[in-house]
Amino acid sequence: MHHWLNIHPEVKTALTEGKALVALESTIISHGMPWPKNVETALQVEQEVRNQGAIPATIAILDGKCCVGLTTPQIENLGKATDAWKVSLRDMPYVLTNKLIGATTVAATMRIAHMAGIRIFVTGGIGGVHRGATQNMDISADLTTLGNTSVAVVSAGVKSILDIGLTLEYLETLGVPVVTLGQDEFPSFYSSKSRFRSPLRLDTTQEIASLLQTKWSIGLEGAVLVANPVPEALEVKPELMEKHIEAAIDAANASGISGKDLTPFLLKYISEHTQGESLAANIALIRHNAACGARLAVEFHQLAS
Ligand code: PSU
Ligand code: MN
Repeated sequence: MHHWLNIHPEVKTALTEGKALVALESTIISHGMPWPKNVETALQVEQEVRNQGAIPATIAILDGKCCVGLTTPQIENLGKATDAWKVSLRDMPYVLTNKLIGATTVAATMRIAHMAGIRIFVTGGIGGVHRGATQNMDISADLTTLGNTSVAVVSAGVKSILDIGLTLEYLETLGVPVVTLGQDEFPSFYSSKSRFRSPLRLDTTQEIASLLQTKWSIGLEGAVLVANPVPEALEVKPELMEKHIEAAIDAANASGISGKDLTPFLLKYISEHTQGESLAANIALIRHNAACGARLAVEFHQLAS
């Protein structure tokens, strides 16, 4: 398996010296935000991780290898590339074999992080069960991967472009603990509210670190989904978002967008139609998640060592 990994020297040293590490995805860079904000944000997120005393490892597939830890020029190339693949699990063998440029989704990033021995991963929002899934069967491979890959995922909850209720049901079926930090309600990315009660609540990252250790030490495979609610000052009004989400879904249906193109289409549409308000919140949120995930990594690490 290690034949397929290309681990950045700093990450390799951190792994051998037993330092806390945080994995970061790259689809958010290539398909989640426009250039140059995408590159700026990816670098700021890495800095947030360092500020808390952990080492960042942004993950992508380049030159036929699963790269764990990217250089700044590699992040810049990924942010500018117009031919980067959005790589979920099913795309990994093709993109590796053909040495294509691959930006990894939550699912693919989790698998690569796990191959490298990294247990904490930070993102903005995960994929889930799409609205209308009872008809279109559009359920992200992020969910099945959460069910079988032992990496903790820190996000700001689930964006309401998805069916949040069905996503929580699916995570229950897969046996994934869903823990919200510091409140009873599950957050929905731009909003700290979703009208769904969080299955679990813990008030400190230290308690979450203990939960991770317990889950994995009793032999339960799979993720823990940590929901880190957006701070009030950064919230975008749900009424405003809902209007744009419905318009985005209508536009996707009208132009026949489906499958892997759907999530990037919806994210782009919403960002463009909120005059960048959602993009600014998106950036602040991911940075907030990075700080939270890095603290969790440091605490999990102390428990494990
Ligand atoms: N949801 C977001 N922001 C994102 C994504 C999802 O709020 O950037 C990206 C992530 O990379 C996630 C992927 O893993 O989209 C899910 O795509 P799909 O729904 O096609 O599985
Ligand atoms: Mn899908």
